[in-house]
Amino acid sequence: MRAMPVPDAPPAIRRVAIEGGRLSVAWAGGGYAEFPFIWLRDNCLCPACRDPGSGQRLVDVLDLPAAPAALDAVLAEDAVEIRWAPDGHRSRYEAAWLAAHDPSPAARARRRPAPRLWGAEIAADPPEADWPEVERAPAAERRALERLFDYGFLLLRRVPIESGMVTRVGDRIGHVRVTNYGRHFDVVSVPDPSNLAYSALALGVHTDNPYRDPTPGLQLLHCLAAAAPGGDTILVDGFRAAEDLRREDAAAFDLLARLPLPFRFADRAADLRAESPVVTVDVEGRVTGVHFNNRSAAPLDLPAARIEAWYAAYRRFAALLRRPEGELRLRLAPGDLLVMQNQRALHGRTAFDPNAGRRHLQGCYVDKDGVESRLRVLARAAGGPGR
Ligand code: NM2
Ligand code: OGA
Ligand code: ZN
Ligand code: ZN
Repeated sequence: MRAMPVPDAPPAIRRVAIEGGRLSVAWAGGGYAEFPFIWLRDNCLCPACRDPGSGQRLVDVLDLPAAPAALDAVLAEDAVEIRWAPDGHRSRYEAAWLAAHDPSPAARARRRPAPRLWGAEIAADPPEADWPEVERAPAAERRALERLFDYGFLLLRRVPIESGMVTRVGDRIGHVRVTNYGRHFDVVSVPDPSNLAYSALALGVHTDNPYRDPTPGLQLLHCLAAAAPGGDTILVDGFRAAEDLRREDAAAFDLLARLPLPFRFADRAADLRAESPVVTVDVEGRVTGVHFNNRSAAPLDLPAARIEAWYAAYRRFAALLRRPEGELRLRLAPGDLLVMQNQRALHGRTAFDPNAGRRHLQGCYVDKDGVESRLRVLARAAGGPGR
């Protein structure tokens, strides 16, 4: 997700104390943090505990004292120095590092990425970037990737209208994932298609490949031709729809978040199956993703007693995804390349007439972790937070 917000001045420490097996820190700017000893000892950054070159941990958790105790903790400039019992080991923790890992609820809440939820109202100002500039200037690339993770999609303009550019872009911002559809795939209308994407039919908004595990994190679609009437793009913020569902019908949200829906894609060469809740949440209940693809939903595999309630919840969510105020409608022109966070920005298209003009998109999948990593590296190079 988005790089951590960086405070302007590194937080200073007013006072430290040892209290109840924890290091207690009073921040100069107000507020307290408590760091348990076992956590501090395990995260000692000294060259005996961490390989100075790689920064990787050298010490096994079982070789630490089960209940380390601090002999003393002193404030030394911008750092806290601790001497440990029983072995006399010494650790030093920078104030900025402690602040970046402050386990208090308020600090943890500040570190959470806050996605910018959107709907039709962003039509006049969607997140976009100029590809030649992104390619040339790291600051422009960083801004573009930040917007991608804030909104869950990004419209790249002026990408050369050439076959294979979609994977060039994919490999530039991350790593292209090869699938049964190839390194890239051509979205064109063909007779007797193996996937309705390769027809001229309208496609309701969906996330791609929920029948694959892991589901691709990002999808890229590059427009090479858009001469056919129709074929307009529809984008919907799945995170916003999920939050709307939680607010409007918490029980329905809960069913979709807890019960798995099987998905399947089969053609002559493949039989892919995976299951996932329609809405995935993390341990704190925050929405982490949406898996929604009507074409590829397989028969729900639940006890009969749960099926009706699940369908009621599913229909409720499907209706939220169709609300006009949630739909961003746009028309891709040749040279436009849409990057989507696949488990967040649902996409669809209107039907088109392949006999009245050519329509050709080229697509590929990219793992999300590599792009997030690239964004952090760009932020680090620009003086942002490191490891
Ligand atoms: N294509 C375009 O996930 C899906 O089945 C959507 C994917 C065939 C790679 C279409
Ligand atoms: C797809 C898809 C959208 C389009 O290929 O997965 O959703 O505009 N295509 O053709
Ligand atoms: Zn150490
Ligand atoms: Zn799709």
